[in-house]
Amino acid sequence: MHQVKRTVLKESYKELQEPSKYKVLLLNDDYTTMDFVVMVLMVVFHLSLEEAQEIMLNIHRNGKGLCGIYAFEVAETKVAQVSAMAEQHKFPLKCSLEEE
Ligand code: TYC
Repeated sequence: MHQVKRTVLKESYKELQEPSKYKVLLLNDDYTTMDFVVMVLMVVFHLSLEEAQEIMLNIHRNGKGLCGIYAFEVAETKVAQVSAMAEQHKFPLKCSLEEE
């Protein structure tokens, strides 16, 4: 009986918590063109040309950079979209996910 109560309480508490958010990061490399990275940032992350250029340069200079913060499923979809576009164009561009 106590075990059941404990489980029910734990479940209700879990539902009260905000869902975790995930950072989507792009990694620098020496082969992907700057124009391609800017295009990906505009298409996948809905950034303006100026925002995309600024983020691309930040990644180019610092090795990696934040593209956006999303719920898990959205973040996972963005990573898959970037990876598919990079593969199609034969660029080694890597995108990763990190819990906030
Ligand atoms: N370093 C690349 C170049 O000089 C540009 C680049 C920027 C590549 C960001 C990947 O995530 C990246 N062509």
